[in-house]
Amino acid sequence: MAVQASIKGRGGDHSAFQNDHREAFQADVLAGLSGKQKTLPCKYLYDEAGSKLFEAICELEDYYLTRTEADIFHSNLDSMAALLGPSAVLVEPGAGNCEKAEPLLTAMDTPHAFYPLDISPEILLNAQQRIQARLPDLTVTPVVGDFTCAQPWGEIPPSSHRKVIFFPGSTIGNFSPDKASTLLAQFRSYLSTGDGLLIGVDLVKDSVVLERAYADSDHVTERFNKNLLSRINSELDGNFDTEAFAHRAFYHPHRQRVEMHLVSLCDQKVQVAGQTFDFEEGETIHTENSHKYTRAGLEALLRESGFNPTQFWTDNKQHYAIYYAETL
Ligand code: AVI
Repeated sequence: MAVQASIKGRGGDHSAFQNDHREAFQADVLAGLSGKQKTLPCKYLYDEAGSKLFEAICELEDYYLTRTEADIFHSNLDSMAALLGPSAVLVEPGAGNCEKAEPLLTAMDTPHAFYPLDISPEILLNAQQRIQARLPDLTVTPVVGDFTCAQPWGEIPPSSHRKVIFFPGSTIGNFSPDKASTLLAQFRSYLSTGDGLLIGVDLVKDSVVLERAYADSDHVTERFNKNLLSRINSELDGNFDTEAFAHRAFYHPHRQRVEMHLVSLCDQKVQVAGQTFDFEEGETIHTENSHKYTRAGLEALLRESGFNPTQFWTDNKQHYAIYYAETL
């Protein structure tokens, strides 16, 4: 089959998409900096520079998540593919370059179709061409859009084939438990009885290991966190002095999450999009939560969202888990 360079969703009207995106970015930043505890939504960490820094984080010795998940996939690919069954449709929200889906699709028994969902059309088109060159009989249809909204899901045509949502990378950890439940229930609503979810999740562990992963000795996570301030400077006419903020990441055992903050190193005023924000020395901007799960906690989350966890795989240190769950 010839390589098909088609794309669904918001890819066609890219400038309108970018305008909407800029307006939402400005509104979210101004609202986030106006609260008592200043916050910035973590989804804005991923502009082009931020996505490259995140790729660098994934290569770090201290950031065990990516490596551990890859090892679990590598050791169990055949049993995962067997569970997914023949002629399945794979849907990957937040697929990026689809590097995790590619070996899975290759191991699967004649997968029927693959729908990677992402906000970046360029990355999706590259991935589509690479995967279709390797698996010429598979139909790969990229869908551009934000997977937390209804729009990209509406682009996926109904199918009589079994559908499996593939959600690796512990992305679920960046949602609060309530929002994670809502998101999984939203995934459930796009599936039918007997369809499935293959999801990767970081597990609760020693706080030293967790904190090293988010405050790495190479300071890449610090650059990733501070890049958000640089992005605000360039896109929203801000004047953050990135040297006047420090990166801080710590594990909160009761909330079972690693919190990432930017700490103001002095009293200062910062302008963004014509508005002035006061910072006291030591005051923080909360930029990300990365929730960690126990097996029992994750299984409860899956059940309350309409899934029955039927299989799980982990590493020998039990640092990370991949679950397969069927729709209830
Ligand atoms: C994308 N997400 C799962 C990463 C995490 O571990 O929460 C984002 C990240 N933030 C700092 N380092 C990595």
